Amino acid sequence: MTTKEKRISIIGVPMNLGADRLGVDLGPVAIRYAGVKSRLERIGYDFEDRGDIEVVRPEVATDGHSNLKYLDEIVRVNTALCDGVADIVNSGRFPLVLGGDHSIAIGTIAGAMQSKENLGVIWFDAHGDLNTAETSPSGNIHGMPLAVALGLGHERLTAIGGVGKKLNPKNVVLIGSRDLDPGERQLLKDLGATVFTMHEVDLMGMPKVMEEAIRIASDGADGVHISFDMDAMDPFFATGTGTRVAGGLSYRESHLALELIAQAGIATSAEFVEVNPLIDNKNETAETAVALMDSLLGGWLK
Ligand code: HAR
Ligand code: MN
Ligand code: MN
Ligand code: MN
Repeated sequence: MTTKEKRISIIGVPMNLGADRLGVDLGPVAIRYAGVKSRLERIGYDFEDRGDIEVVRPEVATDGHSNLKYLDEIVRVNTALCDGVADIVNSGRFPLVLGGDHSIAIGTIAGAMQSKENLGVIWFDAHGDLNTAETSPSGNIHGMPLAVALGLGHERLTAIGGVGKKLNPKNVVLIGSRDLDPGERQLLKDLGATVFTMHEVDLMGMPKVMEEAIRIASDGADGVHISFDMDAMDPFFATGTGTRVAGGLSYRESHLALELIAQAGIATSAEFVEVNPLIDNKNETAETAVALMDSLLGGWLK
């Protein structure tokens, strides 16, 4: 099931424990309010909303692990999300996950991998999300999901979806990076994953970046997951996100990237994360996320 076939299911994950910040838990409701259902129906999708995964509030969640804040609850939610995503794929539908902080990529990718031999990933983000408890400057698990998907990090996180179900770094591509921690830079070198930082986006232009990204992510893969952190965009275009970094993707660069993925027909699952309506301007960032979903799902292809 790729975006060329038109049946889609959304699942919301009102998670903020990975960011240790209120407001990003309201991302799924903000995206629904921004009209995801009508937008995707308008471009011809058979749309199903599977509701939200329940997440315990931080005020009552347990948090007993040094430099892995809220580990217990994040493991529980991502295990449920993994099952939810795998179930959507098994029913022949395209899973679209609404965040929530980026720690939910642990469950989304684990779920998407259940039916794949070799899943590629294109990761749009200002950050690397490649920390482990040992390298994280914050202890926030939303800075760790790509490492976990590659099999690195706390064993309770890497066990989600099965220890053998891990990404091959040769099919992992990061785009928009501009705030990488020292441990993340080292890891990227050691792993050999492909990174198009903002420097490469500026130099090469988005068409060339995407030509290479699509080739690398899908080479020998039987599916490609698209993980879009709204902070990949320049804060001018995405105000409502918790860890803004200047100098990001423009509105048109972001759309073009997703349009080229749609044209290539490679995407088999997707998530849009880190929408925080509490620090936004009239829900504009959720509206932008919905417009980006339309591009990824081929609304412009006629
Ligand atoms: N790299 C920093 C950390 O690990 C910041 C992570 C920031 N947050 C995100 N992830 N939104 O993409 O804490
Ligand atoms: Mn515990
Ligand atoms: Mn992220
Ligand atoms: Mn980020």
